Amino acid sequence: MTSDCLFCRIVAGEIPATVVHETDATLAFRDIAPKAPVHVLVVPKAHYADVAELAKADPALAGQVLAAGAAVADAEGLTQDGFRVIFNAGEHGGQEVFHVHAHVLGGRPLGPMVS
Ligand code: D5M
Repeated sequence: MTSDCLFCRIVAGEIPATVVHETDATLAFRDIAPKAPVHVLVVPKAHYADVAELAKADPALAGQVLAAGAAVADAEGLTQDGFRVIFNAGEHGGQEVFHVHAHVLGGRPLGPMVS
């Protein structure tokens, strides 16, 4: 828990979020500014700044984040038509919150990857 981290505070229950999926190690909640009909963020409960740091420190936990994302996609009815999972990392990746999170997006055609 990092007290000045927004997503650590959501994990701790200090800031409200619409939680859609939870495991011992992960939490999934709806993005506050959705870019698609379904836009859910999946975080590890433990604090890692970005996907590179997570994958290096705890690859098994990185896999659990991906598995949770797939479970969310299934629960949200996205698996038949398809969906997208994105990790933004660092300044050029457009990352704004430095607690690693997977974006699970779907519910409409998403088109080619954005630039
Ligand atoms: O994405 C950070 C994402 O976090 C962005 O899509 C908005 C979302 N966000 C910011 N604050 C909240 C709260 N309080 N609840 C839910 N979602 C939130 P990034 O990949 O870092 O650019």
